[in-house]
Amino acid sequence: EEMDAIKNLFQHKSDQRSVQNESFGKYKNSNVVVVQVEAFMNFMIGKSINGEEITPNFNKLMKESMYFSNYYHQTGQGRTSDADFSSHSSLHPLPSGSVFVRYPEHKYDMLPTILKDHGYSPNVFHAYDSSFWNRTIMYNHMGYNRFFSKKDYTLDEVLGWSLSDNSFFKQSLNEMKSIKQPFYSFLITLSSHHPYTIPKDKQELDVGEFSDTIFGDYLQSIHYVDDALGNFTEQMKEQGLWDNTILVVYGDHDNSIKDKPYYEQFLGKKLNDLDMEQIMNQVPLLIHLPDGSRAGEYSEASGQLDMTPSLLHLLGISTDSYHMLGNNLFVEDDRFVVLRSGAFSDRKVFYIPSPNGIFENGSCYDLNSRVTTTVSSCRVGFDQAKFQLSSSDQVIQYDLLSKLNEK
Ligand code: GP9
Repeated sequence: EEMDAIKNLFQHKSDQRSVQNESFGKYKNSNVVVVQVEAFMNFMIGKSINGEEITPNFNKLMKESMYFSNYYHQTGQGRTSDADFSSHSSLHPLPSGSVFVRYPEHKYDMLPTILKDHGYSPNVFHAYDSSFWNRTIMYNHMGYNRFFSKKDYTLDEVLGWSLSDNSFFKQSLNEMKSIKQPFYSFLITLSSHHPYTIPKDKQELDVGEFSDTIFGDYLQSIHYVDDALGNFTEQMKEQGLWDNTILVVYGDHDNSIKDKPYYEQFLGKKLNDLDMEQIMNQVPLLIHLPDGSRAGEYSEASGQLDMTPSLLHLLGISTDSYHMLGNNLFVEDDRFVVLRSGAFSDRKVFYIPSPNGIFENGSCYDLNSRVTTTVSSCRVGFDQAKFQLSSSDQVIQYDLLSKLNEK
């Protein structure tokens, strides 16, 4: 019975996604480059400090891209590895630990494997120790042809934990020259990792009142990554990749800086619990299509589980036979986005769970008025979110996808 209920959930999600509209297959056989940016949050996108934009290159790119302004990271304790897992499998990460470490060899329907089955060359690039987050084993299982890790890069400019993002992007693109097209390239940046201290000569932003604070250092490091991103897109153009590649850029998770006064000072307004919850859980998602079409802001709720089904839609690969819980961002629908904490959002409400998990002790916010409404307005969503999370957990823990396939 439990297996049937889980099967029905996957079927329901698949039915919701499978509208074959004019964008289905529109970019068939395009290269796909996905950049997962370390601690890249949404609250500072488009914002300036002392008259200077924090992310000028991202802002410029936004003008010719689809920008999802209510995109949630859905990570748990597995942080960067969870963002990677959810974005590629369209399943939730676990309530404790990292799937990469705990269950790397179980069966999942993963984007790199699916694309490989459709003639793509999938490769992953991250200039850090290959064993971190158990990546060597997990990436092998995800179907990548090769994992370019720290040992494959020349450490010509070290910044923070490892190679600078500028050099990382440059060397990764050089490697891509010899990869057979169409390719899927997944790049994970690192320079904006906690505690966000970058060398004085790389600090180009005047963070004013935030000088000598971790929040100021964070803005500074994001400004640096943005510069690297700008150089990366220029190099993509020089290498002739711009017009035949879908470029996706998203943030992996929050910056672990939870002190509300920083955000109130930066944004110049008082923030309530809903504001803070959204600030800490939203990361930007940008999709640049090869012809630059569909540019604009998309404010419907969405999240990391939605990336794989949406990319497959653009490439004309149906998700009907895959087990995925995410939405299709290219289908108009009332999207339901569940966070690992049990928080969820749709078009109308945002539910913040209480630490004891009791439904009535949580807060249900009306997204129009942005104040709490009667908690019963969130009852249906709460039950759905709980079932979705526990189904995903069971699939991962008991390797249910191999069993569902056998059946
Ligand atoms: C290191 C990088 C950091 O390889 O992925 O991961 P995080 O500490 O942010 O989870």
